Amino acid sequence: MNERIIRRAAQAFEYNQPELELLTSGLIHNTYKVTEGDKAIVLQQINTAVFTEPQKIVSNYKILFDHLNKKTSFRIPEPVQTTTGDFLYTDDGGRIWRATQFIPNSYIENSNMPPEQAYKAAHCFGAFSNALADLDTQSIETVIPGFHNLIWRYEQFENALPKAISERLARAKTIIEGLQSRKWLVEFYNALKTNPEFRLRIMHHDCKVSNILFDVKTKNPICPIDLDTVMPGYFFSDIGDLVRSVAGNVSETAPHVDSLQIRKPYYDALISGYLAGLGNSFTQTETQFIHHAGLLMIYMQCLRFTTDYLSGDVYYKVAYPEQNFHRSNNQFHLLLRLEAFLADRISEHPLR
Ligand code: GN1
Ligand code: MG
Repeated sequence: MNERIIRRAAQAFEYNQPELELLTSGLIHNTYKVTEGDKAIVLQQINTAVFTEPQKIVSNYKILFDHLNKKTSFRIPEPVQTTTGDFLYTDDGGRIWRATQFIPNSYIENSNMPPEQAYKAAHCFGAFSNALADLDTQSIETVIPGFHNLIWRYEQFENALPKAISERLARAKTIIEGLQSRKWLVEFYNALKTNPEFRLRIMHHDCKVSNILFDVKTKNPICPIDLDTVMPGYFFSDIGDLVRSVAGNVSETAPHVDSLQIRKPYYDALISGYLAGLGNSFTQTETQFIHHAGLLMIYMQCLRFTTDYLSGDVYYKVAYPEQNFHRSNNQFHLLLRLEAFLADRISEHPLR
């Protein structure tokens, strides 16, 4: 993006002569670190094709910020106001921006961290779910309707097939058939939605390990970040995304998957860390089905990447033409490996 546009947005948050740094890890927003003297913020241009009601992002954030600061040891980054006292800034081109304080001496782990760090990350997200267990699900607005609704994600995938770019349809054939033959996961989701043992809860909905800030000195988590998708959902979303982003030995961005495998010490650390962080907040049934979480989330992510590939890359940012195919293929192989890894733990279950 044009630097002048970013500088104008920074100015709206009272950073007049800042240094700018592009932060590249997210697939949705444009994110910058903005520094001036000894103060810094994270400035984001909100992707309004994905978040069509940005006002909901900032009003939810305020509720979460107040709730977490009052009741827990989490110190999530404080939202920053514009010079006119708003939490959103709209520029001349209609782009919408918001900012939060940059937390100093923090860093982000990658999937090559040791298993002890995976345990801490999962514990942090578990404690986050626990901290939100007493927040009324009605108090947080649904920012993206149907976000982790697997029935809807499957429908989007099916609807993309007849309209797909034909070379892409051919290239993704194995993946498409693999997704179709695993429709039991959609049925599992459908069944859990109507079973009172699975509660509607406020979940983070983007628990990639890169969405936790760690402390440079102690190597302990400071807080989860990227709270835009915190909204009502079900038990599988957060631990499922952790499994998705940590249990494999290569990251979701890796185009080559021949050596992909599930790392047992990491998988076990994630499950035990998450359950420890949760305390008693899951029902017995939710805990019993914990190993389904990774399968559901990887399957859903594979549906989403495949749908976007077939539709011509309309949702996820791509750096090169076949990137969504590589993402989809990566998730598909991760799913195959996790199925094999879990074969003896999930072969029989009443919801299937
Ligand atoms: C997107 O926030 P970001 O860009 O890291 C996506 C998630 C996906 C993820 C895959 C709003 O996350 O649902 O799991 O990419 N967020 C949205 O890496 O669609
Ligand atoms: Mg996100």
